[in-house]
Amino acid sequence: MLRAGIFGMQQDGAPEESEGKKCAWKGHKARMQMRLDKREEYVMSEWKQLWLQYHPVADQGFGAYAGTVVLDGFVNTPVINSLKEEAARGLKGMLGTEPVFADQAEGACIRIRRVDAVASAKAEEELSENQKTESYRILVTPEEIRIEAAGEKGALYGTFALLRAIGTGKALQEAETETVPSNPLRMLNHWDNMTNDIERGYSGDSFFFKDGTVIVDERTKDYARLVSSVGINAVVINNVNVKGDATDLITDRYFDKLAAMSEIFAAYGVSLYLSLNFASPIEIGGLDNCDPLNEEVIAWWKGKIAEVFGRIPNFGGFLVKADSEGRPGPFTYGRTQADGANMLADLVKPYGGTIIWRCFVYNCTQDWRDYKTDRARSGYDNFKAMDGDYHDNVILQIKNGPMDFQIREPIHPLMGGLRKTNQMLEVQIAQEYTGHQIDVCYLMPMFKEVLEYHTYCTNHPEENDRQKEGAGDQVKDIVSGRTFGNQKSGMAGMAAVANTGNDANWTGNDLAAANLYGFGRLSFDTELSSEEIAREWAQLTFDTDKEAIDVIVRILMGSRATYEKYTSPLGIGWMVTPGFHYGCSVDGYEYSRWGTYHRADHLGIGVDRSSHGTGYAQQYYPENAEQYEDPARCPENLLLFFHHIPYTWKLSSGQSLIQYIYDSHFEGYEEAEGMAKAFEGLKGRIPEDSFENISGRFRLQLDNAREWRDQVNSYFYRKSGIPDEKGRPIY
Ligand code: GCW
Repeated sequence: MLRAGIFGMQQDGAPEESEGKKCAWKGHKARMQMRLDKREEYVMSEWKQLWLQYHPVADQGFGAYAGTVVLDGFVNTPVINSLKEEAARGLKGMLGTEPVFADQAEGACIRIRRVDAVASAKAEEELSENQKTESYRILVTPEEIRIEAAGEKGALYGTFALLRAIGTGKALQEAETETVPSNPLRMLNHWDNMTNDIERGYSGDSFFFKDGTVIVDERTKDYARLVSSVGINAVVINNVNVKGDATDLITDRYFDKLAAMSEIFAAYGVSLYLSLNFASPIEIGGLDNCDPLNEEVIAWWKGKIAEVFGRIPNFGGFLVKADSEGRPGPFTYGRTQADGANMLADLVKPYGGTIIWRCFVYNCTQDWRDYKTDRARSGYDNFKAMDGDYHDNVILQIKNGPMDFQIREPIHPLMGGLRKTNQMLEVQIAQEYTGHQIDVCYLMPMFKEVLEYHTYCTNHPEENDRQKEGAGDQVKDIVSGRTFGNQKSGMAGMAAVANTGNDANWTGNDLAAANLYGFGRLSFDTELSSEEIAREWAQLTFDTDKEAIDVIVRILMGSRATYEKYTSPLGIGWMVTPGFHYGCSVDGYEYSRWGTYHRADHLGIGVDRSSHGTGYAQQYYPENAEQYEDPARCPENLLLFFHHIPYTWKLSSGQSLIQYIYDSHFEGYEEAEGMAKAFEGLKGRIPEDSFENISGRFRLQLDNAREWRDQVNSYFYRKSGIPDEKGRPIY
């Protein structure tokens, strides 16, 4: 019996399967069964410490200071205790020293010192309270390594930063830094169900829930350590599709366990949030409606929210998926999204709570014959008009693209399109469409593209919008709250759909932990490069030589481009096995209700989203819209997202479109082979269990890449009748 979690079907479930699909599916199941067997071994063993294993390193001079840790201005709170425990663990593991904690030191020491502020007074004017107390400075003098912070979380993050510097072999002076978190909120969204499985989870079952109970154990603490070590400060533990027992998470049935979990999180600076079922008044309140403007409903929520904040310490608020993919919401009662969000926001406000409201609202019952309706338009169409109508403790959470976490999408036009509403970014490190943590796909290069994208919003001020003087127009400026002034209130940041599960290695493929590590580090410091994050992660994870680290970094850095080559082309996603989203099915979604079409015919492929087509391109500010509007100026890697292009179209490389399809799929497979071969060279240079885990997945990835190459190439050869110039095997 295969575990539902692995074959978790999207709400739509796979459409009736043809014979061909059935045999592809059977083959796939066999491969996945092998993986499941592998997993049993994993789940039985102790879980790994990942980048916190603190393996021994050559001392670059830190040892001389590590004998004594002085707490100067900090008292023994839960967070400071976590700091002390982590410092002791790290210094012992890496340098073999067992630090004494004291109020003063004779000789050299590590001094954790409370200061009034780390950032300049001017910078502090724009920072949230959180960011001020989460900032840290590290100074190195002959007498001491000084970690300075204005708050205990800054001291904790500074300690993790010092341990990272030691673990990555930095020289003493290189440990010096002054770091202010780029984002107020740095959040993980876990789509964990209380039925043990994880929606879009590829790393085992939930470690938060088991058979309808909440798990609080040693792994809860190691989870808090791991996420805190990379600066995550908020976590939603349950699936946004709130169903079954999960609706009860806001009832007395779970408060004690959630309070215990929240305290463990708080000791690492992490706030607990819950995904909320908008229909709770009906499902557990005994009311016959959940209309956000109905007095009875409001009264019920008022009482319920008082209970939740009263019973769960350090509780941050709620994440809400409403009116989306069959979930209940305000639209049911003719109300607006703002009516729903604001009702809840007003009720959590007295407790300092936040409502994070997702913009993933679209028509998921589309007629594939309809060339005008466009799923990509829906976020903007549903939320732009209400800009400024949301209360100040509501944050709209917006996916990086208008569709759904594909390997490449344009940036969501609500980013910067909203000018008077708190907004934050949602990305996915769960590899739902990017390889299920079987195929390696390091996503920080994609997230850097998203964060650095120019929206040109600052060129187009509107009536009483909240644009700050001299603000930046890039996504990183917007989601941090710097552009539209919501940074100070802390109502801004980044969230990632998590890729974890109860596998011993937490992320299915050992290499996928680079995405968990990377999201934390990048959301804390959006100026970090993908490569330095990858290298840091590899050095802390693998106790091995520099060449081996270089191989791992090269594999990670090339993996997104490789995966895109064999699963796209040029902004076309969705050619995945329906519902499951792993493995190739070029027409799987082409006649479905999900609005995810490629519109390939015998002459060309792509969706016309210009003003002559669905008009989606016009949702951007003119500087971007006019590029997307014109196939000759459209960024080529999104050409087929915005236009229906003939196979004979000449790309800037000189290749025809059809030749590019063939070349990119042959290259994609060859690059995947190259990664797997390069990795084989690491045998004996990284721990055996890790080597086995990763090379086993490379074998599956090569199967997958080969299927994609041959199915996509054969599909488009049969459609277009145009042969491959290089005469390679196409079927
Ligand atoms: O990515 C899609 C997934 C659904 C998910 C939904 C969402 C949690 O296929 O599994 O539901 O989007 O983001 O809400």
